[in-house]
Amino acid sequence: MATIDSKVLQVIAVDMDEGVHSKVVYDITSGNNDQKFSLNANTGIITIRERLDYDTVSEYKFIVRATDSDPTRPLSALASVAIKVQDENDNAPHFPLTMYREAIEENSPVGTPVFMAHAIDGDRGLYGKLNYSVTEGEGKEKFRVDPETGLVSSLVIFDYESKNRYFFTLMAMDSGGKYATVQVQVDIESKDEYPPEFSQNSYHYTIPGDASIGYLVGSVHASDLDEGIDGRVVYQLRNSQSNFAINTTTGAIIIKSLFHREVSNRIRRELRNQELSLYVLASSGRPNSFKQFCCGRCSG
Ligand SMILES: [Ca+2]
Ligand SMILES: [Ca+2]
Ligand SMILES: [Ca+2]
Ligand SMILES: [Ca+2]
Repeated sequence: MATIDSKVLQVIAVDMDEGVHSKVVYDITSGNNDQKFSLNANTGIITIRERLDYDTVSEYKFIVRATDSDPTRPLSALASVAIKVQDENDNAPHFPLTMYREAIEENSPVGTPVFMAHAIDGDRGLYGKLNYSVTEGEGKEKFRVDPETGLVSSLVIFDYESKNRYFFTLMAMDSGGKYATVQVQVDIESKDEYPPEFSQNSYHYTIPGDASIGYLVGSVHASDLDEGIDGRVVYQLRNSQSNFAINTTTGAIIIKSLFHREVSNRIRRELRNQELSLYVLASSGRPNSFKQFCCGRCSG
């Protein structure tokens, strides 16, 4: 890195005259608008006035004039000067965030894109060209990153039920060896793979004749091999059976309202003679999730 006041070059003009007429003074006539350089009028030495940055301006061009000292008719000559600024790796890459939090659905095929990592390097040119790699972490073998684009994709098929979160470190290195790292968290998103299964095909309950509101008729139970929200079981009565209610999470069926006197007698008669069927639906409660029905039979 060239320092301020260091000499860049010296311009020399030769004058064939003798004496005062051969004394040459120099100045810059154009091209030094931002005053990055100064020219010593007597020696012709050009020095740096301010820090030069390849990444801002990579080349300067200006015109230097040499004038002799004839007091009446000075003669002058022009020369063009080009100064190229050498590139330096003066900027380390950095990631614009402290951590990536991303997600991929379980069962997605190998090679599924997860996200695009992007680090910033203030250098233009080669020293700003970045190379991405996955360096460490439990997810190191499970994800790859495209060295040039930073696109992270999967190397395996994930199973939410086995493990639902992975961490790894991503590195961006410039061609001068300066680098930045960032932590990546990838959550495996659940998919509904299994329907709920009832512990029995049908449940049979007996209700005593004097059963009142809140009477626990019985409980149904279903289990689901999915973990997480797709493994949750939500119970519903399929028919609008206004006299019964089911607890959506426990599957407990209770009497919600007493039967109307006439209906009551009829249902009680029915219950004495035959069975009353209730259909229970189990699902995770998510839109389009797997559903399963079972039948609860009540007799008096
Ligand atoms: Ca750099
Ligand atoms: Ca699974
Ligand atoms: Ca699942
Ligand atoms: Ca399920």
